[in-house]
Amino acid sequence: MEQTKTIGFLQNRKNSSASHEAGFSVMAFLLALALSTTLLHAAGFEKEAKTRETRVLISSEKPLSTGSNTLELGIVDKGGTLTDAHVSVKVFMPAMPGMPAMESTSEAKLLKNGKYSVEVNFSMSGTWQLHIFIAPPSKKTVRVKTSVNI
Ligand SMILES: [Cu+2]
Repeated sequence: MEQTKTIGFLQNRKNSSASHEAGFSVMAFLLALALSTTLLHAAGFEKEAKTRETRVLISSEKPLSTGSNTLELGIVDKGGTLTDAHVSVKVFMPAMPGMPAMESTSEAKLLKNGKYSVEVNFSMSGTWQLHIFIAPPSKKTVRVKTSVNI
């Protein structure tokens, strides 16, 4: 009986050291992943916004900050990557105590890589709502909504 207990104890030790090693390699894996992600796209900001049929990958080289920001938009719908749409972005913040509502709309332009570029202005820190209006030729305009914290 006493011996069984001892063996049980040893087995427990073995198990716990095995899981410790597993924990280690998970850490190493996550570190490698973080590193390769940084090297591959060094984006300062990335967020995906979508409706049922349209997906927009929003990114920025620099982290978003108050003032003017350049966003890149990659837009995909059922038909694939959209490169012939009229795209505009409205950023707004509802009125807050002692502060009026803020809103501005910017037109996006198509880049050579098939993404769209748009300059938006966040005039203060806080949560900003983004409405991305996507109007493909002779199709209904789609609105994709998201928000960012500045
Ligand atoms: Cu405000």
